[in-house]
Amino acid sequence: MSRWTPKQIAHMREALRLARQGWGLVSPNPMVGAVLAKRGRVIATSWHTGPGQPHAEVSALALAGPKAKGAELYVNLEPCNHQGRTGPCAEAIIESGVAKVFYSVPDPNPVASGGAARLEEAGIQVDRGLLADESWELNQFFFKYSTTAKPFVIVKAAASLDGKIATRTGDSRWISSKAARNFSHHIRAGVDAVMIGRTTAAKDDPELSARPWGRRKMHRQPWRIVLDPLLKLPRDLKLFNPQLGGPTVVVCAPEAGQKDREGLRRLGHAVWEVPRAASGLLSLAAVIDEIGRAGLQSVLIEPGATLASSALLEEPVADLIHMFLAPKFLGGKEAPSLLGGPGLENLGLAKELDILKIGRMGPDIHLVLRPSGAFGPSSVQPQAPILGYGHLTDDLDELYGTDPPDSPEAGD
Ligand code: AOF
Ligand code: ZN
Repeated sequence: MSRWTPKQIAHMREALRLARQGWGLVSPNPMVGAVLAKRGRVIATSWHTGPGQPHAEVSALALAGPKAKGAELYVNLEPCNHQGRTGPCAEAIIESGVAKVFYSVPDPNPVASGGAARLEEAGIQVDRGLLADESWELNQFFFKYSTTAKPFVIVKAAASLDGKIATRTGDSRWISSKAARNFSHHIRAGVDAVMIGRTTAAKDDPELSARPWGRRKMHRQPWRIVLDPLLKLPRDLKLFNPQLGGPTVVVCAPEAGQKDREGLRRLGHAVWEVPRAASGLLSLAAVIDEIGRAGLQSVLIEPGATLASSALLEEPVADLIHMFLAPKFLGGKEAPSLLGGPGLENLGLAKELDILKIGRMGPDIHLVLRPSGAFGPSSVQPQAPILGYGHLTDDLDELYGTDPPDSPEAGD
């Protein structure tokens, strides 16, 4: 038996639904929604729309005005207690005369936390833990970064049923369906950075921008990160187009030439040096550390065969894997498979992955996988289950509208 009533659960569910509208808008802040209710009826709702904008609770209180007195507030994160870009929510709640606050999970940000204690001190009833599991999962990026200073790492990959990423002649566009590719743009829209390796950059010449379909306009683009040990990628690639806005980060090895580094910097790009791992490839763990140092809370890796092999086998860094399997066979001993690299010597070395979700994306099979030991809700709260990333897939039509079947699609 839940200790919450169906009505209370419904109010928090609505707060979470509202919070999800902040996907791609709020970083480095968390996604937060707020519902004010009185005698079981909703009197005002709001959500946090981005850094510098009012917090969800404060804007819901402003909408309710004097009606907030005696109301219940439902919010998926502990109200803050600090003067940041905006004022402390706890004080606004106290002033409004709200009688009771339900929040899902504590704020792990040491600067902002302490709101619940402040509310109780002022005589407001506080109830913790309503839909906590969903709320942990919703703000994974924020929670991982706040507690480890490292970004949440997502790997996205697509292959045929026999694990091929191209035919024997190299034909690879497209193996996965438009729906699966749309989903990638949705993930790109919500992460702080997108990363690829040098072969993918040279071969596909991608722009790496987030271009979700429909009504949502991107007001910022994820950082583009490309691994190029010796800085030999041609400078006329789309990635280096200064018109794209925001920097492209090129990650290189210690022996990369100074002239090449300076040339890239002159073009406005950033160059990061990292050591090589035992495999001889750039150390992914070091790249992930650098991404954290740059203040980025999440990164999507869209790997070719080499990067997939390092990120999933040799130097595992993924917290979550989105895998699309197109229901077709391509065959061919020489046709490239998902993972290049040397591969494992024996089965005992293979790491198990938890299957969080088996779904469909258009005609494709969509698997959501979690390597054991990766970051998850249980990393911050023991016993928290992992729910399967419903929030990343369930609301796409609500966020973007339905995708017209023949909408034009630009490159990659
Ligand atoms: C809340 N409600 O809606 C959000 C909260 O720079 P600021 O002032 O926007 O503060 C950002 C911090 O506030 C962020 O790191 C997180 O700890 C908290 N976010 N808190 O009570 C909200 N977005
Ligand atoms: Zn706040």
